[in-house]
Amino acid sequence: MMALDKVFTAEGSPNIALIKYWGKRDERLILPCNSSLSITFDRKAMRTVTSVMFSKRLRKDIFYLDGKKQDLDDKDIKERFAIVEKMRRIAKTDARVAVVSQNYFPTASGLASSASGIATLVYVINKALVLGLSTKEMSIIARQGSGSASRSLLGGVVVWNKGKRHDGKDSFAQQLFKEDYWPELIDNIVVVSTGKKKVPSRAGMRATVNTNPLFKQRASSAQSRLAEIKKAFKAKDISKVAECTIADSNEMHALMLSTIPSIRYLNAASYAIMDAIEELNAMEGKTIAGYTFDAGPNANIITIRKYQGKVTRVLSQLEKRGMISYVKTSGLGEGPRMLPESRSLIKKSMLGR
Ligand code: 2P0
Repeated sequence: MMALDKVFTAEGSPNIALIKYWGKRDERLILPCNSSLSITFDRKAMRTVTSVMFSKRLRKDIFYLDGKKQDLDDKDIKERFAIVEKMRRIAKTDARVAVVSQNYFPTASGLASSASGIATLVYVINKALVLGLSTKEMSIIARQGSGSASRSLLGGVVVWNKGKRHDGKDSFAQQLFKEDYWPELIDNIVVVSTGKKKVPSRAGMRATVNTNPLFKQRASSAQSRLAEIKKAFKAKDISKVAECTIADSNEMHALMLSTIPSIRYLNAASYAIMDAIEELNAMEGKTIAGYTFDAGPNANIITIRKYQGKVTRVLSQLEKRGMISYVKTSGLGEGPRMLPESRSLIKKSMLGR
């Protein structure tokens, strides 16, 4: 039985794609043109905490994000919030919900806040409404809120299979390696800007698919690179992992650049980071670190523990030049988990009663 008027709280974390998702074959169901691969961040580095309470006493749904009440009539928020309605239908309830979500990292700065937020929301609602959904089923629902959210339901190294079906039932994320698979692996989350991004990913992807003739090549290129990086992870070969990561990030940003009108998320600091990492690899005579950028100027630099000192040195030089505001490190993290009731973020004043 679902518990009304009881608060459920969970935490989850974002993921960073090393093989990127950029372009949909179905916009309504959020089905991608190619499979993607990501690593889930450690909760110590970045996390989202989300509380939900379903109640018949609420007049309407309430949503607070990072302390601010959100307008559920806003088109973008409404589109994503539709997954709540979907889960309510599965539970056969019309109880309204209060959702309070807090990101412990900068929102809308290309740091995958929607992935973490939506994955955590689906996870906590599954518990609150006692739906008993499998991770696969939750991944399919989260995908329809935000493609990259499908991957944040799992920890470690994760692959979101694009699937072939028109109904999307075979398009969900699966764990490739558990979070304890490669303890030496380190991701440096390099924040150069906390400003809001210019073009939302959704609109950017649509423009790329619709206007860019180069996009035709993307699916086959991403699929073969995915096969290559999977092998590299299996062999724990950091050079190969880093080379695939760099190549895929650059391919995606080249596609963005050549979209009409051109989409450019990288800035001077991003290019300075690319230069510095490439210089480091050249000095070492092999690839010891790889960079990747999402829909924003912030970088993720992956390496392994024995090279971390060198990466840190390079990044602190950039910090001294004012190119970087801060760096956080993360290993492979776990998927979402429940928190005790005492961790509730819902305050009486938010419920408007
Ligand atoms: C990714 N990104 O694979 C890629 C790389 C950004 C660059 O997925 O339209 O918020 O909600 O499915 O998942 C960001 O886009 O887009 C994203 P929708 P989403 O992580």
